[in-house]
Amino acid sequence: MRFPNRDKVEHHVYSLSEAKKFEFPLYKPGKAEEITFDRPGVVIVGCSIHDWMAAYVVVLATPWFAVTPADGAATLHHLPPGRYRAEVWQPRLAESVMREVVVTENAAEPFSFQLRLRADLRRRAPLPAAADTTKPDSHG
Ligand SMILES: [Cu+2]
Repeated sequence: MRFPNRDKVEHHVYSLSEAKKFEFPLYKPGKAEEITFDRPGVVIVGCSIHDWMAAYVVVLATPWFAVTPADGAATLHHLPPGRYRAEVWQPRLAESVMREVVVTENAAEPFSFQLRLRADLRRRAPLPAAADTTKPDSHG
């Protein structure tokens, strides 16, 4: 995975996660380091300069996965018939959520998960400087 810094400021990108520990100290704009994630697991990526910044890399040992859009629905196509374990991951998931799914020659029965999420306690990014709204030309 490539980590291009397209910002105008430095970041100090790191992960202390069991699946991959790494650090890009004082990561300058225009830099683009690469990392190979070679162990399954969730890698939480943070920035020690901007502590509200977080990203999650979910490394899977399967080609069968989907990232859900806003409506939360996902479809996996071309799954060979068989028994599978479907599992959901979400950063605020309160407990592990999985179920067995049987795929026949034709399809699998649609199903849904009910997720119980923990409260979102992340710090928010500071609001943009209020000074910009006081400039005379900012209204037009
Ligand atoms: Cu940062």
